[in-house]
Amino acid sequence: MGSFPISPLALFATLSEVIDESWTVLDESVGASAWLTRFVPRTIPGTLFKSGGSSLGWALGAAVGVKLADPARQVVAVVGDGTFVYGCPTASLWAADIQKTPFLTVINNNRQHTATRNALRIGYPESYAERTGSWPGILIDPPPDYAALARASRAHGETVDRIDDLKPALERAIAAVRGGQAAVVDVRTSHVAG
Ligand SMILES: Cc1ncc(C[n+]2csc(CCOP(=O)(O)OP(=O)(O)O)c2C)c(N)n1
Repeated sequence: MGSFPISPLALFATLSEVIDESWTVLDESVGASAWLTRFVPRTIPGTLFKSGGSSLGWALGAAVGVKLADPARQVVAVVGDGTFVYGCPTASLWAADIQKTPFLTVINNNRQHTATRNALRIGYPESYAERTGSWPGILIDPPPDYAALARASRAHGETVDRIDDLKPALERAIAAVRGGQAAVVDVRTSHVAG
């Protein structure tokens, strides 16, 4: 459990320890969604939302919207690394700052677009990418520094790559959110087989 990379199951189990049932979860975690539902169960109606459409990039803007509609709620957007980028984080985090709608973002950063990789593998099992192990635009490794991007947008930002560091980082991020600042915790997790 102490080693890199963190499993997404451990990520979600730890997240469930630091948020209570009153938190609203916005799930855009794509391939990890089933685990999120299992390990971060919601018991109160209206505290779990997913996008009804297939177009990625919903969660960060939706988090601003939930906070505008109900400022008393605590909101966490759980996203993949691809989803985070599709969510226009500079715009969303800037809006959170300007509109005073702080929310927590947790990135399940498996450093790849797993869904796209799986689709390519199924459709083209003998593809050049499969044969050579070169997955341009699909493997995002090493990734950009998303925590630095968050800080550039006046949000709290942290990168976590060891499970022992995860809970304290989430607690610091939640403290930032409670203090009025959006927060992003970029958690480096394992690739999921596919
Ligand atoms: C706007 C938009 N562009 C592209 C896609 C196609 N697409 C579906 S899943 C996905 C990758 C998501 O990657 P990530 O968020 O890292 O999650 P993972 O698949 O690794 O769980 C892409 C590019 C989409 N659904 N919407």
